[in-house]
Amino acid sequence: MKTIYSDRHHLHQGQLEFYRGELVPCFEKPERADFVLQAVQARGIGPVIEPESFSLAPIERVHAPRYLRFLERAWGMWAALGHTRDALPAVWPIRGFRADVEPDNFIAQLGLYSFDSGTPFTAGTWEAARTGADIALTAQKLIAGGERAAFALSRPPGHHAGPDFLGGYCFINNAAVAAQAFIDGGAQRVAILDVDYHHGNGTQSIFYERADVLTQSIHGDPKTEYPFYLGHADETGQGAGEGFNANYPLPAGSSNEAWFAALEVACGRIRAHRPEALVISLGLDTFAGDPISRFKLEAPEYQRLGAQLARLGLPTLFVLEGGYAVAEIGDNVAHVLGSFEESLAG
Ligand code: 6XA
Ligand code: ZN
Repeated sequence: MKTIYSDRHHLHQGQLEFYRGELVPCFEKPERADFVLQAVQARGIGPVIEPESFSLAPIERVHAPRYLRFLERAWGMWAALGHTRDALPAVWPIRGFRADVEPDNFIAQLGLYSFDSGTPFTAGTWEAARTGADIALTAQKLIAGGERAAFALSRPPGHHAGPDFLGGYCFINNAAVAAQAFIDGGAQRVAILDVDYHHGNGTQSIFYERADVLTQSIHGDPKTEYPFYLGHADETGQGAGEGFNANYPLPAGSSNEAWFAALEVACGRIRAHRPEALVISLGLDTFAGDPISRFKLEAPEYQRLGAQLARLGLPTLFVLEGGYAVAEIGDNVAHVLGSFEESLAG
């Protein structure tokens, strides 16, 4: 399969984030994608190509225009105030406050469009995130054109970004943009499966009232794991979308057997949905050595995951999400994609 990649992800390089109440160096760093690129090339997964450029229109299909306009202008506003270091949100309109009126104050605007203080906004964030969406859209176009699979190798990640909010290191929801592009290209049904350690709250929110895009997420139980306030098993969709969202929260420290049991159920639901394309939010923070997560997957499990996804027999778009064991993230991606490809060939 082709990997779509641009070195413009280096433009997004946060310095510090709040992590569980403490200011620490960012976990989500450029080296992550560099290691993944190296591993994909070393493993011979397939050609690496540059993304095409798309307009904002396909991104506006899943994100509010006023939110995108804010992201586009944010660094300019912050810099005009004399700042040179990253902006971190510090105040939020929670229950009872008004979110319909956009304040003039920059930090108030940033808080309006975010849900945590762990997601620094930097000078190059917009351009990097925008390129990430181009990468996802290029992968989608390849698959719509008949390719069996493609890998969107982008950062920052996307699955926490909702219709009009950023958070969890995410700004534009690349998986959602790609899924929507399949629909807009004529697909009746699409499935998204999120295998990142963290619940894909943004993806869930974007499609929560829709029956055409099945969203599923296997993740650490939000009672103890980020993003804490969403991702429970009783969130099954709403209105027309009732029955088209499924969450598989597992306690931190869960066994690999428990994880694969959830995957089996999720795969059954994908088959039942009969999608024309599958989007995988591929987070590698399920790895036993991940510094901020507590599942136990390792090389054999990533190979098993790749093989199991191949058996679904669907056009499949992989998009990179989390994973912070930087030295191992490349090999872990290569295990999934390599075994996916071998299973197709076998
Ligand atoms: C708290 C941890 C954010 C986790 C981001 C992630 N700032 N999401 O990996 O998938
Ligand atoms: Zn994650």
